[in-house]
Amino acid sequence: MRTLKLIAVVVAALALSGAAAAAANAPAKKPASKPKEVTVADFYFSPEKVTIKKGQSVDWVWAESNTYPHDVHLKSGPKGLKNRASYSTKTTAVTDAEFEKKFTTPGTYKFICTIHPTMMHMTVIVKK
Ligand SMILES: [Cu+2]
Repeated sequence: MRTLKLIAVVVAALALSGAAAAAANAPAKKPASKPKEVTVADFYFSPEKVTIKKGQSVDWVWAESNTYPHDVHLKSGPKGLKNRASYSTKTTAVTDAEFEKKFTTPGTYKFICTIHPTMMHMTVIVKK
């Protein structure tokens, strides 16, 4: 009886490892489009307009040459957009910073740097 139980456990373990191996061999998912990179610099975003597909990300990268602090702040977005705060950085940074955000709601998004709002503004358009 004891031996039988042990065999059952070994068989179950083999079945599990087989399932894991099968999962590892599954074809890789089609990679999502690469994030669109936007430079955050003294005193501009570059480019000032990006168009992405739903599900794609924008990656804001602070320029090494910056000497002033900047942030990324959502000024306006599509109606009914949820979790608005997640579209803005929580702090400012001068350099060595990056902010990546995935967009899943189609529409037009306007961003500013809250410290330099008249100079630093940009638009993200998310297509369906
Ligand atoms: Cu700024």
